[in-house]
Amino acid sequence: MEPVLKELFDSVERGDQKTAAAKVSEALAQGIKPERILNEGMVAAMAQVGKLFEEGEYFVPEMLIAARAMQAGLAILRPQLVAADFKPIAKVVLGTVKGDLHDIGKNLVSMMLEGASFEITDLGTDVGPEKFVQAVRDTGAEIVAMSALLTTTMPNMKNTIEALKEAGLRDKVKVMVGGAPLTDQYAKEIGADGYAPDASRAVALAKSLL
Ligand code: B1M
Repeated sequence: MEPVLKELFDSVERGDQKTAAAKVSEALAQGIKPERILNEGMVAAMAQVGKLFEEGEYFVPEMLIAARAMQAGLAILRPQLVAADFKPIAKVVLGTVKGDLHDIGKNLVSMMLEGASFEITDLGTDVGPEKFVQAVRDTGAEIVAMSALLTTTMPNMKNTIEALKEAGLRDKVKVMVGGAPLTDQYAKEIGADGYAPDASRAVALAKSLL
C-alpha cells in the first residue's frame, strides 16, 4: 500500500479530520484512483474502528470522531465520485431507517448513485416509514433505498415496506436495501426487490431494478 493511503487509514482510525482531508488531496495528487482511496484508506479504517469498538478499546466518542474524519475525507473525494450535469435516469428516495443514526454508508450510496445520474432525495437518518411514504408521494420516486447498520433497526425496513403497501404505493416503486448486517436472504424475507453489499453494487442494482 502507498504510504499516503496508510497515513490516511491511520488518520481516520484516530479521528484526525485535518490530516484525513489532507491525505485524500495528497493521494489524488499522486494519481491514486478514488475507489482505492475510498476503500483502502477510509472504508477499511472504519472496519478497524468497529473491531476496536467490539474489543472494548474504542467507545462511542472514538467511533464518532473517526466518522467525522472519514466525512472530512469524503468531502474532498466527493467531486471525483459524483459526475454532475447528467439528465437523471430515475428518482431515488434514500434514508437510514428509524432508530438508526449511521449515515456514512448511506451517504456513499447517495454519492455513487448521484454519480450514475440518479436524482436523490436524501431523507437523512432515523427515517420513519411514514416519512418514506410521504417522500415517494412528493417526488414520484421510482426507487426507495434504505440503509440500516444495526440488527435492532433492520426490522424497520420491513415496516417501511408494509407502510408502502398500505399507502397503495408498493407496486409503483422498487425497494432496495443495504447496510453491514443485511444479507440477500434477509432482503428477500422482508419483500425487498434487491440488496447490495456496497455502494458500487448499489448502483448496479438500482440500474437493474429499472
Ligand atoms: Co455504530 N455500530 N453504533 N456508530 N458503528 C456499528 C454499526 C457496529 C457494527 C460496531 C460494532 O459493534 N462492531 C455496532 C452494531 C452492532 C449490531 O447491531 N450488530 C454499532 C453499535 C452497537 C452502535 C451503538 C448502539 C453504540 C452505542 O451507543 N452503544 C450506537 C447506535 C446509534 C444509533 O444509530 N441509534 C452507534 C453509534 C455510532 C456513531 C454515531 C458513534 C457512529 C456513526 C456516525 C455516522 O454514521 N455519522 C458509529 C460508527 C462510525 C460505527 C462503525 C464503527 C462504522 C460504520 C461506518 O460508517 N462504516 C460500525 C462498525 C462497522 O460497521 N464495522 C458501527 C463505513 C461505511 C462506509 O460502511 O455503513 O457498512 P457501511 O456502508 C457500506 C455498506 O454497508 C453498504 O455500502 C456502504 C459503502 O460500501 N451500504 C448500502 C450501506 N447502506 C446501504 C444501502 C444500500 C446499499 C448498500 O441500498 C439502499
